[in-house]
Amino acid sequence: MTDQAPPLAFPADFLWGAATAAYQIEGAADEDGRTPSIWDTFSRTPGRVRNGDTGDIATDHYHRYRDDVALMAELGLPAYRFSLSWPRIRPGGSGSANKAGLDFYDRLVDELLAHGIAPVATLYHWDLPQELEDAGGWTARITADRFAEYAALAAGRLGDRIATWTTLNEPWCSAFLGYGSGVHAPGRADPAAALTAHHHLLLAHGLAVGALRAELPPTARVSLTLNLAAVRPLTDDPADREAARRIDGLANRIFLDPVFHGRYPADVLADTAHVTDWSFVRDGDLAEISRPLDSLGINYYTPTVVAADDPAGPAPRQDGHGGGERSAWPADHGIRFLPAEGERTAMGWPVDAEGLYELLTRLRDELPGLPLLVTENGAAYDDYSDPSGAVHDPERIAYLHAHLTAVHRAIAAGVPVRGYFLWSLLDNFEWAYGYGKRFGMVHVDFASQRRTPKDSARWYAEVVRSGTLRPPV
Ligand code: IFM
Repeated sequence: MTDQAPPLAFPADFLWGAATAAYQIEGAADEDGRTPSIWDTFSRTPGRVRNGDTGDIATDHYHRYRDDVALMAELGLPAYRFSLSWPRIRPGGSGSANKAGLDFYDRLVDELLAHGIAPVATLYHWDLPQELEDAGGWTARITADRFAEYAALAAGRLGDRIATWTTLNEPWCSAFLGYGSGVHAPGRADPAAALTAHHHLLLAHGLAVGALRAELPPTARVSLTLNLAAVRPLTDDPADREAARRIDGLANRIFLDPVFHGRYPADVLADTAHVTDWSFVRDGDLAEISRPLDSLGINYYTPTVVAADDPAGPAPRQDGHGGGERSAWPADHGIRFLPAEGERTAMGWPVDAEGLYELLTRLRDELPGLPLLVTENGAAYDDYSDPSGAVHDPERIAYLHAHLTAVHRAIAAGVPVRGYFLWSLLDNFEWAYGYGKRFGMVHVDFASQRRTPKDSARWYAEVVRSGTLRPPV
């Protein structure tokens, strides 16, 4: 007899996969007609990214995609979530499509399908063409129209083979880290700009849903991926609960209400009234933004714990997203962000799988029947290749086991979770942290570009193969 937990079986049709994003892995920044995105400009600006790292080469996936697909096949992955590069497909962000750029994704998709791997495409994972930023970026309404045009071009070429499309990945980061704290490209720090960008990102999403539906076969699925926050007040004190309400508004309801109910939350409008009058919202925008979706993608890493400011307490932490002089949140005066208790990853993010369960069950209650996908979940650790060439990462296996257990519990509690994508397939360019943070289940030696599956990759391959989660040995 052992006291080990019994194996947990996932539904037979559960979609297992791994995820990446174009700028984080492709490299080939100046090849075949691609023009710079805001991340090229930002990372080439001294002081913006640790160690001066850029995505110029990244994991060289643009040239090595065949080997990478073969590796995915060897690991038995049924699905692969990746993003399309806007400046590769439509250099400069407007005008005609770049045939060479589309050809790359054409070859990638065919290679995936030839190996029996379902492609799951995201249109925007943060690489806005620089020319559009020069014309105002996401603070300019026209950017939303340009995005919908790009969506139509991509779907027109690839829509016969990609069944699942996502418009935006984590628009919270694009708006609030890009235009609020400025720790992400384009590096602007202006709360009013962050809220304007937020609205135009949602408008871009809605317009793109319309453009995709017009191009894609009726069987295609269209989605949005949000990094919603599992927000917890530090204590039950009414002041801490009030802090949690405000951050829940700015992290969660500022997305869920417009996208699923066609309105902005009244309390968020009131909380941000000193920042903007929201006059950038025009008649008809919310109808566009709330076009029906086939599923919602959730990216989860760690919970968000908040408290009312205590002038005598420790210095306020801003948001766990790389610091910065300014807050990412347009209205967080008087709020402290605290780390949850317990073990941390190499990002300093507490390991807390309960937050994923909280988030999934909340969505079950608030959006009954809407299929959910965990489109990102994973952890960075200081992995290294030992003298035998192996990469042992027991902490990542423990993290994944805990979070998959939470997903299983959520399914058992009636949450329609249809799939899980591990972040990430490969170690890659971790934005403002450069190559110093390794999220991959496959180790990448950036000097030689050698790929080595970590122990977690073999462990995950067995979970996927068996559809069953067993306690790590
Ligand atoms: O690497 C990022 C990804 O691009 C978006 N979601 C969070 C990941 C880890 O920070």
